[in-house]
Amino acid sequence: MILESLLKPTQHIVISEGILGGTNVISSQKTVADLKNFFQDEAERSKIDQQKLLYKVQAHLPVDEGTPGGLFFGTTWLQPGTIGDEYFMTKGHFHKLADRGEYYWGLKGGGVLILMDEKRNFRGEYVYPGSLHYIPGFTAHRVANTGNTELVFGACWPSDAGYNYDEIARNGFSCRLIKKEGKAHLISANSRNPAIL
Ligand code: S6P
Ligand code: ZN
Repeated sequence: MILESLLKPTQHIVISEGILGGTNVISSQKTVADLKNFFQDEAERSKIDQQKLLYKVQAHLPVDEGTPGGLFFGTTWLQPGTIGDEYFMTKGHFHKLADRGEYYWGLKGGGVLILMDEKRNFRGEYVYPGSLHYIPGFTAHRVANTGNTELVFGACWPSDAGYNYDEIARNGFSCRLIKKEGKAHLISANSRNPAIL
């Protein structure tokens, strides 16, 4: 039968929501406890319910982590809120193979993609439904939710990129996204002077 080679895809996606289904899809989540020492106001973070969900991630991993030449594809659901005056955010990371790039795109809600190169120069890009972000290699990336609703974004990255969370755990980002008079400001981590955005 000539139609035998026409197969149903192994994966599917609820395109507007980013929800993934099919084989080799993994899920993980991060709570307030998992981001100990990531926010400027650690005292405030420690007072919040430690089991409170900050974000969850789904990812389709069609090959083993570390395999050269493959791609991974994921969605992140980041809750709205602040700790002190700092917006809820992902941990952020460089890649273990530092030159590996990544795409992010906005699906729902609003926020900011915070980028920092290896010289600790930082910049931010607004994230909104339809925004598309190319994250070059050697660039740490983190997303903060500046809205009142869940922020949903997609990602696609090389299967050998891996994660380097240590650098951020040790030295943090050189900037923070804070809420001041109801608006988002990306400021140098060492100053309280609003910079760009
Ligand atoms: C993976 C990609 C995303 C993040 C996710 C959570 O390279 O960048 O799937 O893993 O947004 O962020 P983080 O910094 O906690 O891994
Ligand atoms: Zn990444």
